[in-house]
Amino acid sequence: KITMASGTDRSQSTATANGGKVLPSSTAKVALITGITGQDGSYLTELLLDKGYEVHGLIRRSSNFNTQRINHIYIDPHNAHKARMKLHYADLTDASSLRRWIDTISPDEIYNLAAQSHVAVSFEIPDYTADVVATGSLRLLEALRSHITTTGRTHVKYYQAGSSEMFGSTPPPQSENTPFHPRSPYAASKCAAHWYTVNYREAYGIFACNGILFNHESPRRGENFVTRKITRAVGRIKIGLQSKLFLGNLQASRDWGFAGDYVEAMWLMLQQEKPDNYVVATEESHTVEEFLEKAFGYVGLNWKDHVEIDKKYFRPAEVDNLKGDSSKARKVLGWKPKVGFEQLVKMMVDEDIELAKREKVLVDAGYMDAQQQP
Ligand code: NDP
Ligand code: GDR
Repeated sequence: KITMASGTDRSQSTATANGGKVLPSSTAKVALITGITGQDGSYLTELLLDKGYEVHGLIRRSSNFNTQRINHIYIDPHNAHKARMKLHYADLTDASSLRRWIDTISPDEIYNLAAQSHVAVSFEIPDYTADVVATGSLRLLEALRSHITTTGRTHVKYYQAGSSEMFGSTPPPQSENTPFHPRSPYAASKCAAHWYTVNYREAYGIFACNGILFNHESPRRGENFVTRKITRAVGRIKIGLQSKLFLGNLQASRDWGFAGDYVEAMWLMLQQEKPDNYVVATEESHTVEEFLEKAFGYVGLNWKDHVEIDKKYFRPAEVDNLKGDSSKARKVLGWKPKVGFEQLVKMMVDEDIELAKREKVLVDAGYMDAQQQP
């Protein structure tokens, strides 16, 4: 039983409200999202709510609230009975919680977005990364298989958040037919999750799709991924809160798209007649240095005046060059990206300038240290 500590607790005690069942409010489709508090989880939730879904998200316990990215769509169930987004405590390392919530919620679609998703950090905590990313996906698939066996709900669909990191050192362009050569514990774990998903599709006939998504960014991107680290610094440097930015390898090339576009591809995969694997990419690649040039240049700054290289940001093994071939997704799903590289950089810088302005107010009023990044 999940108990509600206060009105600000984002989990819901819906499991207890109906004799252990969460009853869908209507005939709306029901989606279950792991990783709902992450960048993609927040955009996917908005997309599904717009389409009339009831959305259930699994959140993990944290000593600080971790729901900042979805607070704007959260409705406190004490005040509104019509809340269509519901949050529940679970963890990909806890098989029983996954099985219980699938049985309780009876979702039509499951999106597995949860992960320790930082490549560099996966070298520091490889065991945990594998537990969440690889075995966590297996736990979720097994919970689903078990749910289908006992309930006969064979129509439930599953999405696995695969990554271009799985291609690793295999040269571009990378498509669904390109061999994987992972270069980090994170990437190797994503390869395992990819093959678990294929296996559950082939062995048990589960409608399970692998999205192989290339890098996608947004103003909601975690602050220690390189794009957001750069745009946060641009905002703070422009407003006078910071002067230096420390980075690692500037020559790596990435195929960067907008997260809002990419969650649409996830949904489209689950609306097809047959489950399959799809590469999702812009088909354009840029180096970190090009991103720096665009982002600093946009606000009239020269990145060379501010960037310093710090060896600690180099990885034990690097992925040099990613550029996707997403022709299958474009043809079969009718998907294509709406936001291009330049527009993405500007969107992120614009938002981070506004954020830095708000920080400046707090600094000037003495509520925050200029060096302190919240
Ligand atoms: P984020 O890092 O922003 O979000 C990850 C989510 O997973 C968060 O909600 C996090 O919770 C949750 N999570 C982490 N560990 C656990 C756990 N043990 N149990 C339950 N939940 C957990 O990632 P993105 O939104 O950027 O990416 C979504 C998915 O897509 C990830 O699987 C990522 O690996 C994959 N991917 C991402 C790409 C990208 O460019 N963004 C490209 C290709 C694949 P909390 O908020 O509490 O930390
Ligand atoms: P990536 O994203 O590893 O591609 O994984 P990240 O933004 O972390 O790195 C991209 C490239 O930039 C280089 N780099 C730095 N990276 C970080 N984080 N910090 C730095 O200071 C820095 N300096 C240079 C990196 O070496 C790398 O080459 C992301 C994640 O979202 C994964 O979960 C996802 O699967 C892949 O994208 C596709």
